[in-house]
Amino acid sequence: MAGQLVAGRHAGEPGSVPPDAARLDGLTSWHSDWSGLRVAVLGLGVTGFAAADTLAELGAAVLVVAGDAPADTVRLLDVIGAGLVRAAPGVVPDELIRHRPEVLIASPGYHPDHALLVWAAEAGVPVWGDIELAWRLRDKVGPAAEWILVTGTNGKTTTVQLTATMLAAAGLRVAPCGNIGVPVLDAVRDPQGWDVLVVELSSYQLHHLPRTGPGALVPFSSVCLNIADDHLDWHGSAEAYRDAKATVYANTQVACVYNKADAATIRMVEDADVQEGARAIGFGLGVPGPSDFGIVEGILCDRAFHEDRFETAIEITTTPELRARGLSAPHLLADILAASALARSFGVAPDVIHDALESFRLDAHRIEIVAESAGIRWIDDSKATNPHAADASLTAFENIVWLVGGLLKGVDVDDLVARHVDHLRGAVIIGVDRSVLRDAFARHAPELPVFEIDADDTGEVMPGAVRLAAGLAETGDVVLLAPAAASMDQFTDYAHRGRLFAEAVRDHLGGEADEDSAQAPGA
Ligand code: UMA
Repeated sequence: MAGQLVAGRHAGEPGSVPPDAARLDGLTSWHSDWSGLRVAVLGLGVTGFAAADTLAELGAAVLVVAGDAPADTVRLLDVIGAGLVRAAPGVVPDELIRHRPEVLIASPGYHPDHALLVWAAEAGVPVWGDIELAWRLRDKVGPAAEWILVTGTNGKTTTVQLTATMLAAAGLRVAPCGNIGVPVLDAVRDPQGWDVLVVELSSYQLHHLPRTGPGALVPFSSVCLNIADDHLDWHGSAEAYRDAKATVYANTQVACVYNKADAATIRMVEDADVQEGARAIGFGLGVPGPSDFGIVEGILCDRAFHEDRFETAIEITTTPELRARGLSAPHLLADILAASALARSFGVAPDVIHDALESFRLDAHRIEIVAESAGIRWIDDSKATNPHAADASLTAFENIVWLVGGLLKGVDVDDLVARHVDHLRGAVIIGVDRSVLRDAFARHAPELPVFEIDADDTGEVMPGAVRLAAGLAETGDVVLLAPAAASMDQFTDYAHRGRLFAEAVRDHLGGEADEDSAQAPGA
């Protein structure tokens, strides 16, 4: 395939045909005229296919540009009538230039410095993310649903699921979607229609969202749960990552929910340009002030959405009830408070929220007990893909043998190690970025038994780690897989990593395990 390297000038196209800005500005409805619009879609994963399918249905001329793509999806492109061109790294394919796109839809995984995005910027081609496209098309079915936005470094998916469960318990038609795994474009095209979408947004998706103009979201309510360093290799700096996250609050209509324990989220709300009348609602594990959600003597309560909030608070649920359901770890209490604030902002009654929590279960690989044997609990928190999540997990237990490591994504683990060495029985390091962890343990706990798994074969990593951990653990201990790192160096994703851990534990214990999979009580 012929193509151009990005460095240097291009051959004139497509800058010679400037995109029609007025036309793009007017594309704010499913019922706008999208026919013939020349669009390039970057990526052919979940997002890319949803975007291509949607735009083809609207009659646009769609060219998908992707490095790799699953064969099934490629075949489907033929069926929907979209073109495909493969792009080698660093190359702008001639087919893309000849297509003269008027707008480019970028899948979230594309790094901002990706050759094709650099090319688009130089050629003056506007770039939209899939979330902006979905917002512009949100009125396909009936009156458009309201959007509730959820972001943060950790707890996004759990909070989206909690919020959706609470809204559904109130009889609302609700779709959890976004980074959770369901493209928002699929939700807005669902023929059954929704009252409310609860949208999980990653920092990648937020990076591509405008705060003003025809493509800017106007959410009903929004939350940034917390901020800690993550994805720094993608965003370039902690500031850029925070800036992207702050976009979640832009134009909020009713409630900007923030974390009282995380000053960065408070600042985001203070700086946000919101709709007249939108309120700032705090959540935290302490006693709530007026306009807050918090905890008073084991009672989770709302001091924000009722008339008498200066005098009293309304009970939502209690920590003993949540403990009985394995939902009382501090970070889960915070997620529950945030979700309750979002649901209350939408008018869901406190007793409905209480009952919704009775039936709520966490997903797999989130502080999940894999087995219990000889007084040792084996816990899979493979979802802890960054130090902030691993910190929450480590904080929930006393004596721990820690399985840690993977792809560190440029973030610092030194503080995390320093904070927890005092209650570690030992550690087993896995993954490619082992030396950073090895050095941190040597600095902060030179006496601690620390082992490493140096295996290239994915199938050998967990059996080896489990054998070493079993040798370290004593009665009353927890063996905790909380890697503080991404999984893609050795596994398909965090779920694959967690599954292989659980299998290795069961193989190791044979018939000795007392308990099968469950959420960790008291965690
Ligand atoms: N591609 C390239 N070159 C690149 C990048 C991507 O060719 O440099 C192409 C390939 O064709 C590949 C496709 O793009 O097949 C993948 O696109 P993508 O990486 O944007 O992933 P999608 O399949 O579209 O899934 C995305 C989110 N993935 C990422 O942000 C990396 C999914 O979040 C999300 O569920 C889905 O959209 C629906 O909204 C996953 C994720 O890991 C779970 N998110 C990160 C996280 O939570 O930490 C942000």
